[in-house]
Amino acid sequence: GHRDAKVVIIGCGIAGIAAAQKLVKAGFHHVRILEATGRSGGRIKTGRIGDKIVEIGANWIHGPCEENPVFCLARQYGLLDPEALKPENQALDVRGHLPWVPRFFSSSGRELNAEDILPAQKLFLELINESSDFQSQRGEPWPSVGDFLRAQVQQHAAEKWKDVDEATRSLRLCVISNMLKVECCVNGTHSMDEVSMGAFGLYKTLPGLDCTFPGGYEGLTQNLIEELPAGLVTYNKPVRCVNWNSAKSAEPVMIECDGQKLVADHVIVTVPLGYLKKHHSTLFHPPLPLHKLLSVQRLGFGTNNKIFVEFDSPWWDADCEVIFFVWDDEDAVVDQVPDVQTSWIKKLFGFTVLKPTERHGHLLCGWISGHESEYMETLSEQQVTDAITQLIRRFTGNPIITPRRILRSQWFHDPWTCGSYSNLGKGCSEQDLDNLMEPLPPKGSKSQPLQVLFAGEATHHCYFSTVHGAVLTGWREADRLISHYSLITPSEFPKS
Ligand code: 6YU
Repeated sequence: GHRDAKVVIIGCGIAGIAAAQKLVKAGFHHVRILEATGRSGGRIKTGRIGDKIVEIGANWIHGPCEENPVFCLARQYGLLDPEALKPENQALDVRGHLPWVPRFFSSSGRELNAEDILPAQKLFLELINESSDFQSQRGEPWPSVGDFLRAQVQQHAAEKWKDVDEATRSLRLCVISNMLKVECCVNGTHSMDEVSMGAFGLYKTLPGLDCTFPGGYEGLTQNLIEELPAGLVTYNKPVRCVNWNSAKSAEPVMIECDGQKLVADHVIVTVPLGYLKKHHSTLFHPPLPLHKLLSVQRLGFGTNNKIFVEFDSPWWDADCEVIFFVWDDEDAVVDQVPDVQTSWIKKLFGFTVLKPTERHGHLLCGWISGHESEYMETLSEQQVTDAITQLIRRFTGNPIITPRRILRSQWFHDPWTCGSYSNLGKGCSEQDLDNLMEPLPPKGSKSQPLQVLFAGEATHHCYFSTVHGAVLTGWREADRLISHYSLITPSEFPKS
């Protein structure tokens, strides 16, 4: 029966682990995971700076509430702070925007007043919510979220801020440029000009105030792995080619690794969309059907990196949770720098403060997305440290601030990820997500069904780019196989 079906899962990130967990529980006996690297977790990756824990990849549980599988698993494994478990915490709905205590500094070296910033913040938040509520329609006037935001901001400034003095109006527009860069990080995109207006609203947030894992996000993947049968995961085993529709063998799929061939009845592919974009032509034989290939190309996969910066003592106030750096030459409402090599650092929107201090010390996390972030990855640690030091000294006007050390992520140059997470690029629609998750061979084909299945963050309808989205896609593809075997007659089962 289904116990004998050979299932190979490619990738030991959370989606692959979730798929394996569900299949094993349902009684599948021949499940294995092939992982390219020497570790499990993929983009869930906990690291250290000195003796402090930091997240190199996923940071928060976005929307911790009963419907969020990551929250439920983390609670079950006892991985959360008591604060995060409070019902009040789960009920708060902030639509994905965090109610943090901010500080603003300008490139002229002074701290800005919150009151001066407020109208810009309010306007931006309204417009972002409007973009999310925007229903896709034929012939929509805005090709991208960036185009929409820029046009609306400029109109608003001309009409509503016309009596405001020139310097204040200019400052507000510079603040909006800063907020655009924040939005680029959230969306994992180079520029909001690349994000589809019509599809922006497909992403759904869950209620609950985002929380972190005090002992590290990897506690989640570790706990799940420990529940799987020993030896189910094979590490350092990159898959080079998935040969599907092979009529020769009883098992229709043949998987090539370096110097090894494996056969299977079903393969669940969970490699990141970035990897798929780069390697699809060699990863699948025969190649992906055209409609699927076009969706792989159309969907966006961008870079968002973190730069952790540690200090001997804080230069920010005790209540401060996020620090924004506003460039006073950016009143053109921009989220891209004029020259990547000389001004990449302008893309860094600022820092989040790691709390509580007892746990993290004096640690900030800088955020930078896009091509500027990809360029940053190629610089030496010393070059990045120098750029960060100069930046902080300039914005605070304090010439002696010196970081103790830094640690950054380099997701674009990670050969098994090729970026950070997916977004809906210009011209994308829900159909592209459908195409991406559609199993091979496509519907209507006469060959054996469900040879190649697709899971992973980028294949979720409304929670793409998140850990809970990835979990749900792993479970979805496991369920697809489980219901397949519960529907077919015994004579159709693969023979052992
Ligand atoms: C979340 C968060 N978070 C920050 C940063 C990053 C991501 N995410 P995996 O890649 O994990 O696994 C694939 C495996 O396959 C891997 O192990 C490979 O080695 C392996 N592999 C590849 N090729 C192979 C081959 N050939 N053979 C064998 N194996 C191979 N998510 O919930 N909270 O705070 C963040 C963040 C810097 C990089 C994040 C966050 C995304 C998650 O990390 C990610 O989705 C999952 O871990 C992916 O799991 P997986 O199994 O699919 O792949 C309006 C609107 C807005 C839309 N977006 C808003 C949402 C905000 C997104 N937030 C992200 C923010 C941060 C800060």
